[in-house]
Amino acid sequence: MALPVTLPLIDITPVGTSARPATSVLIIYTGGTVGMEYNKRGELVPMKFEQIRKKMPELRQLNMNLSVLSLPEPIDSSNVTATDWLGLAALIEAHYSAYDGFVVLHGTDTMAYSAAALSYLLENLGKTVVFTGAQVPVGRIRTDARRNLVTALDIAVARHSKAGTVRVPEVCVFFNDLLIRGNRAKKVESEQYNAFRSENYPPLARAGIEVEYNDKQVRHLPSAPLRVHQHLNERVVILKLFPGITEQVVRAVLEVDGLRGCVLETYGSGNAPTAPWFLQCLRDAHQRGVQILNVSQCEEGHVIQGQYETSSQLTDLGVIGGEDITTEAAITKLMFVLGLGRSPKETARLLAQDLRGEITSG
Ligand code: ASN
Repeated sequence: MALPVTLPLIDITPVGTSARPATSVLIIYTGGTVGMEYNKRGELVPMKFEQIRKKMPELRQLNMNLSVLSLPEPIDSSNVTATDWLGLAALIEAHYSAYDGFVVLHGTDTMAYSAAALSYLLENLGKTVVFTGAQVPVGRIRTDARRNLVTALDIAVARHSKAGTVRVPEVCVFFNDLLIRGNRAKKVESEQYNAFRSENYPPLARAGIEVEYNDKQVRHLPSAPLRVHQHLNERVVILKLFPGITEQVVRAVLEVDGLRGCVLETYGSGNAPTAPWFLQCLRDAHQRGVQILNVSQCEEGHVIQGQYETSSQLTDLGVIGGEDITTEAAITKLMFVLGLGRSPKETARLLAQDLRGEITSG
């Protein structure tokens, strides 16, 4: 998708309200199953936003002003790119002051990557950006699109009752009944409705009859103004270890021309082979300036370099412990931090640091 900041706005005017509603949300429709239909070959393909608008007349019954920015060509999220994330961040920046909150309708396959990327790009976010979508298209009788979208809209404008301040100033994912921090989300289901989980951080809210917020887990409102970053470095790779991996494979990956960063998916609490050839590959890569971030293949738990002999040497080789970060948040963090263009030392320091709540540090 190409994301021009000047996409035409579609307004959804509320019915039956004489006074102008007090709140407003910008929906950015990128595609995904939520708006898909079957083509002649029986494959699901993304449709225009009009499809969702027609199938969800209730959007006009909400007591809020809704505007929609729809990509000219909505996509299956398997096609999303880092350029699209920069485009999404720029769109939010361009419309930031005009809306109380933002909902990004997105395919579920890469939603966790996109939400994590946006969490880094939107520094000092003081409004709510909710990613949501569906497992079943909006036109199907058992669709989850309605519930997900309507609740996401509610969350996007949620305020603390007394102070009136923004309740969730974060990039987050709402799906099924959970509101999860965007850079903690992981797609765990392709067949059930509860597609996302956050293993290492509690949900920010749970939606039952009411939305119950877990205010203590939500990030504080920033005191500085929004700062939108404009660079991501795509010269990165994910290298997943497995018993039997060969030197040839590890070398081929780490010696990719121009590579700047690698998420190394290790075992357990961050353990890796101690074979001399393996350690030499890491040493060589580090000396060529490749930043290596150690992330566990376990969904729950923490990287602790030095707990076992099999992870002790990694620290000496300059490998950075990724704590309890997800692979999705780690690869996008690498892209973001490398995109800042800092010195190797400063880059390593930022990679080890908690930037947007993506790791539990300390
Ligand atoms: N393939 C779809 C997508 O990510 C899956 C979905 O949205 N449920 O765009």
